[in-house]
Amino acid sequence: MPAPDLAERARQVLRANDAGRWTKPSPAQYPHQWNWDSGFASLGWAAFDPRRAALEIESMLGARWSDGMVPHIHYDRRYLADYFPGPEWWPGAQRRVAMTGELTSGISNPPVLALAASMVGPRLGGEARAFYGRVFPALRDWLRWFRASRTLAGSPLPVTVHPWESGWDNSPRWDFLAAAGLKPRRPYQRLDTVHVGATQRPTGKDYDSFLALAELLDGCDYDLARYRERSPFCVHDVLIDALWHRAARAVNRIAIGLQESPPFSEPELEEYAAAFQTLHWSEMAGTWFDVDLLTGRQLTAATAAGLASLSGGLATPEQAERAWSSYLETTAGLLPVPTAAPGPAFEPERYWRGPVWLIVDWLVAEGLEAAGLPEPAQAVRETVLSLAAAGLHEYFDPRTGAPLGAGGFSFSAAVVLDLLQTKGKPAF
Ligand code: 2M8
Repeated sequence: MPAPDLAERARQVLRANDAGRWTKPSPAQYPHQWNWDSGFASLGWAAFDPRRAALEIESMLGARWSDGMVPHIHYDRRYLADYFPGPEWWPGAQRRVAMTGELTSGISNPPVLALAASMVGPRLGGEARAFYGRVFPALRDWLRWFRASRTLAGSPLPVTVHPWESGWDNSPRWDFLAAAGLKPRRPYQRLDTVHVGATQRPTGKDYDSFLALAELLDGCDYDLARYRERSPFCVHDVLIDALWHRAARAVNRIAIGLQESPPFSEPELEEYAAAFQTLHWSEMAGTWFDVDLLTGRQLTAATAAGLASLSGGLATPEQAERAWSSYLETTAGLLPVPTAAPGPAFEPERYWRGPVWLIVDWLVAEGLEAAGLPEPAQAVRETVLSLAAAGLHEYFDPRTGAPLGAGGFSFSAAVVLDLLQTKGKPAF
């Protein structure tokens, strides 16, 4: 499909999903504002309406908690009946919002939003400084929150407490959770299989675990130490950890442009980077893995999370080369980059268990480029554009490229728009 036609289709998706101050991820399936979705959506808006992109970021930050946390869902009161689970599953969250009346979930998301802010700013021309001035304090406080409220003694890396927080809900990365056999106390009725077939969605067992963890977190009043004592799910998520580093560097650049002192010192970032490598890198496998805090062991499911973590800008060229070529080998014959590699856990049509997600490809391409591998980065970007031509869906079958999941998907449209235009320079 010619680039101008694809760009126009992508713009139409964002316009159709525009809820005013934020963008719904998809018209029916996800009617609220999601944190990392808004980060990606802002990159798409930035390509043709930079002020709207800025609003996307600011509206998400408007849902922050008083301790700085930026939640993964910012509920839209108009659509509460259309999505499950609603804010009633996170009652403690509603007491913690910085702005009375906002409704949120009780967990966070990969900090793409901070990185996006540094990419949107340059598109705003003379309005960039004012935009950065408005978003800087909330972005800084959110990244500090990861360090203040989500670390345990002995490591500077944040702890992830829920598969929804990772954004990779039912990925084989989190299959160990099933063994705990969690069930929520309250009965519930899912709505996610109304618009998308159940074979493409998480299982009933997955939902039992997701909801039981939400109850557990709320019951612990979102206190990490208390939650850790009771929960089977406490991990160092390789992608969140990597993106925190990239986000912190982006926020430091924003601070410098505003003539403020950078909130994250060089020694702090270096210590963080060293901890990331020590904890997540596997010399044997040649990639980065998540770590289960309960056992202290790496979770070695063969997924694209390690490759996506290249986007944190922490890899040496040799590591990036190894991680890329070994994943290519294990996923030979499939379109790049399947979210999980063939094996017992691989399900090419089910959500985060194999399909290609354009946002993951975008992150992988960013990371390959940052690590000095522009050719594979370009190949991944071309895959994004050719898959998108088949429909701007939520995800794609890695065997055939068939579009799957919800249609008219905002973050898929957004990364396409970003790739079709010349990149903005970071921060000022
Ligand atoms: C999916 O997650 C939500 C729960 O947060 C759901 O399944 O209802 C994930 O793909 C997540 O990464 C994404 O941010 C969200 C909205 O697109 O949907």
